[in-house]
Amino acid sequence: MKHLVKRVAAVHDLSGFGRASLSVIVPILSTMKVQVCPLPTAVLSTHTGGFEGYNFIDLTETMEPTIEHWEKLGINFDCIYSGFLGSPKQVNIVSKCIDTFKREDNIVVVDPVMGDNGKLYDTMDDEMVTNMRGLIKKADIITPNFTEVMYLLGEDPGKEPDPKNIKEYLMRLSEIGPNIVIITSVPDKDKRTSVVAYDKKFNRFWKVSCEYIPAHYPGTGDSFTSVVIGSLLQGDSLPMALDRGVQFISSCIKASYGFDYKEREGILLELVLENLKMPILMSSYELLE
Ligand code: PXL
Repeated sequence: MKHLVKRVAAVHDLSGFGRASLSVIVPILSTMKVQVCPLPTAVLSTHTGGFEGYNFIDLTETMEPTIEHWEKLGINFDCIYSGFLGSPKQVNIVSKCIDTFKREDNIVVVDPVMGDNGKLYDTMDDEMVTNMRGLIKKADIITPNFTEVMYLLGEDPGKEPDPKNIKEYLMRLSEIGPNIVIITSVPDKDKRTSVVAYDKKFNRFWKVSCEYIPAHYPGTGDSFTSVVIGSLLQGDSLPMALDRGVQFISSCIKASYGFDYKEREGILLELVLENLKMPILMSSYELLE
């Protein structure tokens, strides 16, 4: 499979306001010279993280005909990337999408978007958690945050993250299926925060840490995973892709935190997007001890 530019099927919602999901995935991957083909799961007026009374249109019924049309056209993808799903039933549809488009030479990335800060998002429930546990079996790479890790492993999601258990969590998740497990927003020493990863095939644990800023912007997980995917599709190694993701999100947070506006509006991506065109001058990844 050789495309003029790399191509990603992006199975996510479109939230009109708040800089999450497709609203950040499309500009980030396009800037990284990757074509995004959205397979929308839902259309919302805003994301669900901090807005009351949002409008939510579930697109479950429209997804299979899109997959079938793409298949009929003989379209193929370098990556299948799923995120926020609009209903537990959609997990089966994503699974069908993977069965249809998975090849030897492409990657399946599942971001099991379900919750954050110890809680499920408004629209998520136990059925979604159970189904998501099944879906990650088919992924090459998963990118949960700490709360999602706890839900996926059936651990107490309200538990304070303990960095000492992190290698165990990484290995337990990879035993379910994915070769690469990336966990975001893991607290680190000296008031830092980090992204940690396990590459089962090479039996390597990686860590990239950055300064912790006490702010929480919805949608940063979508931005992070998009940069990692863009970087891997450009041929970077896993630790380099993690590094680019962390550096980009750190710059976005720094560009945003200095301004007085509501965190629910998301990171000021537009101010930092061009950074994605610059090479990484100093990488800071390390092997996780
Ligand atoms: O960024 C994850 C996300 C995606 N889509 C919707 C969300 C969220 C997180 O809150 O609400 C609709």
